[in-house]
Amino acid sequence: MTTKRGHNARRPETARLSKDEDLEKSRKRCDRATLTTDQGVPIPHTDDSLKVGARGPTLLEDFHLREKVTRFDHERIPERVVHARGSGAHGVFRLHESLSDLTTAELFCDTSLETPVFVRFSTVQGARGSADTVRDVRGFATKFYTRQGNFDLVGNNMPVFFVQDGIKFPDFVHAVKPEPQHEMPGGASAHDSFWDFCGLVPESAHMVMWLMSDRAIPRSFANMEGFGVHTFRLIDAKGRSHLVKFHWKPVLGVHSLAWDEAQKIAGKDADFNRRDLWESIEAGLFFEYDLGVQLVDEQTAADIGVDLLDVTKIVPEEIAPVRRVGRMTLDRNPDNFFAETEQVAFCVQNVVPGIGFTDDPMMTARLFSYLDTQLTRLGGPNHAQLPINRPLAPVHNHQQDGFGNQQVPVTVANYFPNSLGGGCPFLAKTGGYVDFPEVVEGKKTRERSPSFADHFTQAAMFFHSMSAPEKEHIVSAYSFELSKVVRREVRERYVNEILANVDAELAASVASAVGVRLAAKGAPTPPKLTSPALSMESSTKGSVRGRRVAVLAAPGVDDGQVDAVFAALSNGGARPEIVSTALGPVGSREATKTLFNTSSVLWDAVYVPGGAKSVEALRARADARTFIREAFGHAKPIGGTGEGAELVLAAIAEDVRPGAAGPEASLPGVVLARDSQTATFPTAFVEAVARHRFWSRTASGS
Ligand code: HDE
Repeated sequence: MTTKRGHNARRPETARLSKDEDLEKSRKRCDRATLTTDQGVPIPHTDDSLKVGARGPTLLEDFHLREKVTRFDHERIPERVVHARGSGAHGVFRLHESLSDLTTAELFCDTSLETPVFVRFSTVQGARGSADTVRDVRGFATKFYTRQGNFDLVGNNMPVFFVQDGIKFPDFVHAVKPEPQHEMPGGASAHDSFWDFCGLVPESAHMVMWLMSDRAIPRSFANMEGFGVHTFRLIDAKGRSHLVKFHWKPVLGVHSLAWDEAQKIAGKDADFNRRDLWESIEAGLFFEYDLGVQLVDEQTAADIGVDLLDVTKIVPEEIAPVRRVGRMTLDRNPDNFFAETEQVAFCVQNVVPGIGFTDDPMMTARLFSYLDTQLTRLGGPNHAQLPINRPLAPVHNHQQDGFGNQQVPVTVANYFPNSLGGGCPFLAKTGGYVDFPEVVEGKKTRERSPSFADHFTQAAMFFHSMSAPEKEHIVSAYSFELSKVVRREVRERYVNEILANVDAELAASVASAVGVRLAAKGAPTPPKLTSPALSMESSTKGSVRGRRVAVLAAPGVDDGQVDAVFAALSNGGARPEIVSTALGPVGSREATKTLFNTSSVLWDAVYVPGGAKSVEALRARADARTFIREAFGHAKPIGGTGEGAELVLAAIAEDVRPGAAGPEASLPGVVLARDSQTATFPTAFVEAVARHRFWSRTASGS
């Protein structure tokens, strides 16, 4: 519940095994506990079933065996039909700027409140065990436990969607999911049925453009924006409605992986984003996002050809600025994955007084779908009683019984109105949920509003708002994905019917990469609008917080150089670690990773310190040279001091673009200090790490 006492007061303490002290506490608690059946019967022996003699047949009478195995048989529940792969965290939302002139929702009015939240991030296409770093949309769903009940903001990391009407959602999902005949490919949209659907449904063009951009391969959940996507209403005390779009802005900025890197990570560490979330929180490097509200009005939107009920459109931030009004901090890992991250049930219908819906035809379908899916997934109508879903606001009503009911009602009156129960529960006299009394009129019809008809202007705007490297990455992504499409006509249709309507050069580049003929019709392409806020190029680049830096070193390393760089990185919240030829001591530190149990793609930057013996040992190893070279190819910051600088140059020599005057002059993000005493190196290296990537130095295709 929203509380003035602080959000940690909200949940009973449970055992968590991730930290040593918790492990200790949990062990102490266990010391006093006896193993029992589900009925509480003490069990003295659980290693052998009850048999006739030591080698005899097992007896059906063994209730402990039967209970244990039966419970095991039923441990799994159906995975989510979409967004099956997810990772969650607890946190708190603090409001900085009151919106009491716009809404009666207390969590957006009272700046002294701390509202507990639970967030689940997800991919869409893949199964529960699929890899984190696939090219896909990311879910960004937040449950706010407010004093007025739960508010679920079930958004994505992209502000638009593939289809305009919810009735198309099952078709879209069938098309993007693994193909029905062989259940392939898992976790990828690069296959015939997805591109077949998108080539035939032009309203998907804008969202597909986002999907082909680097937004679809985030470096970390901490580096993703979040969007409520739909237009919502804020309703003020006088009952007036204010149209709004919700945004989450990551405090550390929006950053992505390189595509080649993302594919390799999927093999090296399929839990890459999940692990990063878990380990960062354990290390006290909490994930933070500002909540932005973008107030929009129908006329302003109409002036730029946007219908606010159409989820394939955005209102550019340059036209309607995003006001940052509060901050969410994710600061606590779940105690138990299944009980919390898997059983959390987000429902778009969960709103609180002061927040309402619009007539968006996607929203209407979602209002039905989420509650419906939880009935099957969580075994019935009582899933709101599960600890992770239970509102912290008191719940009183006459809903009753059903599978999995946990409550023992004590009233004789389970209906309204009643006198036998003293009239309880009473209707809310003040502060109850009031629907916005929108006036609606019209004939019943199955048609699409003409105001939804322009499918290409904003797809083009997104493309033209990108920096040169971002555009290159988009061209590569379309080329990669469409090249995986077996049927030529599907590729050809997408290029000619969709891309040619967005941008002629984009269409031409992709056509030549995927071996299709560009029709000579010369489709009129939309005006070249731009919205600079869409590019990641201008995103926050001042912090190294959470960045993982591999320090390649072996015995004989120059400890002084390592100390200085560790200190500078750690001060900024980065996580340097020694990667060596073997685990064990390296100088005054310990190697926590080795060249054979980790890989360059799992790090944000590489530093090679000097020390003749150390560098000699590394130089002799192909995997050490590959480590540096791969980081260079993925546009990552690379540092080298003393002999380490020589090794860096040798490793990347073949990849330096020809024609450069001298390697160092032309290598952005490669920070070298030959003189090991150079005192300015740590600062210069930290600055490079804070920039995240140096895309300009990589050729297309990274
Ligand atoms: Fe969802 N969506 N969706 N969706 N969605 C689900 O609910 C659905 C849509 C989103 O971490 C399901 O509990 C329909 C848009 C997220 O648990 C299901 C339509 C957006 C999550 C469902 C949409 C989303 C879901 C599957 C079209 C961005 C994961 C399991 C009308 C604003 C939440 C579940 C979590 C999950 C239906 C479209 C976001 C089946 C019918 C647009 C982040 O109910």
